[in-house]
Amino acid sequence: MQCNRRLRALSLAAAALVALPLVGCDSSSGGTIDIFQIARVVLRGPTGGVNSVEVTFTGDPNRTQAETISNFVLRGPTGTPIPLGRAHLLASERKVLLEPQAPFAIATNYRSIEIIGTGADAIRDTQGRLLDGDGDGAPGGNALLQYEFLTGAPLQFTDIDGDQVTIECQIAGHLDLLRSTGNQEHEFWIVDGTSNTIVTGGVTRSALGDGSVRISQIIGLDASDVRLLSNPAFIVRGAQVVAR
Ligand SMILES: [Ca+2]
Ligand SMILES: [Ca+2]
Repeated sequence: MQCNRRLRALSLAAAALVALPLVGCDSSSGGTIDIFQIARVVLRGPTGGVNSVEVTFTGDPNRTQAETISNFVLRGPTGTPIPLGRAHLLASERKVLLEPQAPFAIATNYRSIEIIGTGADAIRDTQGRLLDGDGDGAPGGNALLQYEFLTGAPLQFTDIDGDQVTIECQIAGHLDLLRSTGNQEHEFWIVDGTSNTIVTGGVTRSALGDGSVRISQIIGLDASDVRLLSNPAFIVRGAQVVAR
């Protein structure tokens, strides 16, 4: 019963789609400077049929450019673009919802998203500042986010700072993972899980690693028991699941 309560807590966290800290200010110069950047990108739908991509910004995007489809370029493993049907700004959430012309499979169709911050028609905020897509602290520059797709039972990988991670579904199902090659973000999907599925795993800290892996979302938790919380290698911090 205790485990069920833990599961419920984590499911609620996942349902809230795990708000990650935004990275929209730079205090390196001593003061706080607002910078208009990408906060996060997450996919919606099953790994075999993603039906939308959510791009969240650290500021308020101007609608005209934010709803210009050509400002968002999604590509597959060989560089083939994914045709988009619509870009819709949810202004109150600082989020653009990208809808492909047809649902796509991550494994075969998605490895990167480029968000345009260069040129007269590029993404701007409502103050007219260009997107700082390249993250150098100055307005302007495209953002290029690249990913690896992994699947397996168990799923084993080395994160960006060298920590060794093992995570798996026991009893039923397996995990798919979309992993950013540029940061610690990881999106997991439980595939073919049942109510008996148990998700468990661990992290071995490397010499230069921080011993943790940030999970930005796990899709499919509602049908699964999650022993991540009973494993001392994993803790829940706010709405995130963090493995230590
Ligand atoms: Ca820049
Ligand atoms: Ca790490």
